[in-house]
Amino acid sequence: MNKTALITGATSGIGKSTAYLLAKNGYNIIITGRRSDRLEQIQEDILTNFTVECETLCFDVRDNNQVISAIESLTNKNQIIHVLVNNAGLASGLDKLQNGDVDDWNKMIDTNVKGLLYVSRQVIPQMIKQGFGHIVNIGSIAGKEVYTNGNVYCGTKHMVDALNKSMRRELAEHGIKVSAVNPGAVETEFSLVRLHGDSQKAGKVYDGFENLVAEDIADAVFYIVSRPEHVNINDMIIMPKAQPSAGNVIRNKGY
Ligand code: NDP
Ligand code: 8X3
Repeated sequence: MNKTALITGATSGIGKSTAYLLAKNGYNIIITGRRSDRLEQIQEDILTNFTVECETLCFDVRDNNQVISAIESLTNKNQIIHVLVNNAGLASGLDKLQNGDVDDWNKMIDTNVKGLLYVSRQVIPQMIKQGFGHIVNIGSIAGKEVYTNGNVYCGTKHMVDALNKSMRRELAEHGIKVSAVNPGAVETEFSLVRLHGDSQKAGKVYDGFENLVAEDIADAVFYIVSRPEHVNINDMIIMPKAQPSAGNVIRNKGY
């Protein structure tokens, strides 16, 4: 029987690549996000290219009622979730705290922290009932260190780091594994979203060095979920060679 993976934020970037890689490796996939057109297109592509099932759930992780209905639609069908990838997230704005936009802060806190909590709150009881499951939280180097102008985004990812550790402690006795992947700079739609759609500025973020790509992180997620059952990878930090620490990129060296 194929295992099933639910990936939040699979319409783009890391979530999308993870969906494709897990499908390629025989997982049935449940992809989520707010952009239904993208979900449908990815679903069609996965169903065409891989012999797995692929379901879509279109919802906003910030809205707990939407999260409850979406996950209930699965439990009502006795859908078992083997793997939950808590990936949906974003940065919004890149300002010093004193210049910060409160709407940006709320967006990040509501998505990266509350959204992850809402989805986990609905999926975990089902995993406990099953007696197995694996949660992979996508954190960030911004959850391990901080950088100038990262303030609230870094705060939300530090919270993801804390939740990752809490979940692991609380869920081990139920046979559930909990892991995190914490990437440095990955070129996705992340910077476009952070810089409010300014594609010129967003492109410059990745100038002069070889950034990570979404496939690098998907590869790590697959590595984590494909270990033998008795092995858990607690935590991974993955950086570009040219980014030795958060907010510190070495440019124009040819790597
Ligand atoms: P993208 O912007 O490419 O993808 C973000 C995904 O999250 C999209 O599928 C988006 O779907 C989804 N999403 C955002 N907000 C919501 C919401 N309110 N409800 C549901 N889904 C939502 O960025 P990445 O792939 O780079 O980001 C994925 C994760 O990786 C994030 O948690 C990010 O913080 C983390 N990360 C990224 C790094 C990077 O450098 N790129 C580095 C470290 C961590 P839709 O818009 O359709 O809802
Ligand atoms: C994003 C990582 O280094 O681009 O989570 O800020 S970084």
